[in-house]
Amino acid sequence: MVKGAFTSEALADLRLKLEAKARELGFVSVGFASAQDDPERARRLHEWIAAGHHGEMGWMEDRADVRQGPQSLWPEAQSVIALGMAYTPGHDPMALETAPDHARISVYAQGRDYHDTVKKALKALARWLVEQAPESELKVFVDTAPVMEKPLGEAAGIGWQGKHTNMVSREHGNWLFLGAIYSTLPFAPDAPHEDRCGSCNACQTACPTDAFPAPYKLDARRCISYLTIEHSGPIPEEFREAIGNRIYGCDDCLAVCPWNKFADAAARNAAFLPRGELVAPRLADLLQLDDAAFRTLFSGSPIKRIGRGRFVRNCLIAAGNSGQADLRGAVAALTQDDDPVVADAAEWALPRL
Ligand code: B12
Ligand code: SF4
Ligand code: SF4
Repeated sequence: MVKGAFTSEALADLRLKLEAKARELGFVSVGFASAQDDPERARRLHEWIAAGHHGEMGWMEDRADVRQGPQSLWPEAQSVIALGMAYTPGHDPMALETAPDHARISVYAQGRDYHDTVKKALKALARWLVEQAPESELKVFVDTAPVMEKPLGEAAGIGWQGKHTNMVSREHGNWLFLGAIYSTLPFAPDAPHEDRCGSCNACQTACPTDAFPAPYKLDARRCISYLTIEHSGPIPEEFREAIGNRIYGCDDCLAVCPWNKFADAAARNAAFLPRGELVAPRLADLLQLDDAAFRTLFSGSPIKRIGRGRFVRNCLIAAGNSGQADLRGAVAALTQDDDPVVADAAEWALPRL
């Protein structure tokens, strides 16, 4: 802990200035929590992993002992600064539900890669904080580090973890990317946000693959987001029809949340404005992508992370569900693809067209 350098009044003043700076850098939500580990949060993480709900995400299991709480990762941390950046859509995320010749890309992936945008803003905020308190230390995180961003956001009062397990904010619904800064400065914590789900169950019934074994619990192995992004081999047959035309991620449980009615697309960071060609891409075009064309189309997009093979695999599942006979030629060609996962998906899709 940084002792003596700051009086409580000076820390309170710094907190206010930090909030203002974070907003200037594009964050719409800012909150503070203690960095002490919470045993209940840790217990739930280990329970989730023990149940196998993380599927193939071995990195969740490998670093669970440090993911479980801030001080398990970094014992010197005193505070967590939880931050949210809005990506609120200006259009209905479910609009392409009944357009089988088109592919649905989840809202979060239609603009620039949030890892880059949020990380850049976090680093700028971190530099500013170190200038204000040179004797303090900090670490910044977005998504990929062993940090439980949602429960920390709830502890810091920026929203609550809804029954779909995502963070919901009263002002921005569930359309927030999260980031966190761990600091050695002992900032006063905010009060945790109370759960505002009440008797609502909309996200639980909206899920096409029945991925919630219970409210607040997700079995990632059944989630279309996991199946289309994280899962590397052939997609298990039992989920292929339910995937419909979702080729990258899924928004169904998010889109139905009633708290989104307070979210305003004007709060969205400009980096997350959808790229025109990713709002309603045609399956016929996507099935033609070779490696070079894939890289060019998805430069700067989070989609580039999954590589051409997994992406075309997803498009083939959507093609098989489309009933569009004019896709037969493209699908038949892909049965000969060098990537066996692509060829397997093409073999599945072809007789359905
Ligand atoms: C692994 C991961 C996934 C996995 C697993 C998702 C999951 N729910 O865990 C998969 C690939 C499926 C996934 C999908 C998505 N993800 Co993701 N993902 C992550 C990641 C890297 C880790 C999440 C994690 O720790 N999971 C482990 C489980 C155990 O944690 P948990 O969900 O928080 O579990 C808690 C609850 O279950 C709770 N709990 C358990 N029982 C009970 C009972 C009660 C009563 C209560 C109150 C709570 C409770 O306690 C557990 C631990 O405290 C985070 C980034 C990060 N580092 O945090 C992004 C993150 C969660 N993902 C994000 C997004 C945007 C998505 C998608 C919306 C993308 C999309 N459109 O396709 C979907 C949403 C799917 C869904 N319904 O969750 C955002 C969410 C932002 C937000 N507002 O919440 C994050 C925070 C990334 C970011 N930096 O912005 N993701
Ligand atoms: S993202 Fe889609 S598949 Fe995953 S839990 Fe939500 S509704 Fe179900
Ligand atoms: S849809 Fe309803 S139950 Fe699900 S997170 Fe939103 S308010 Fe909670």
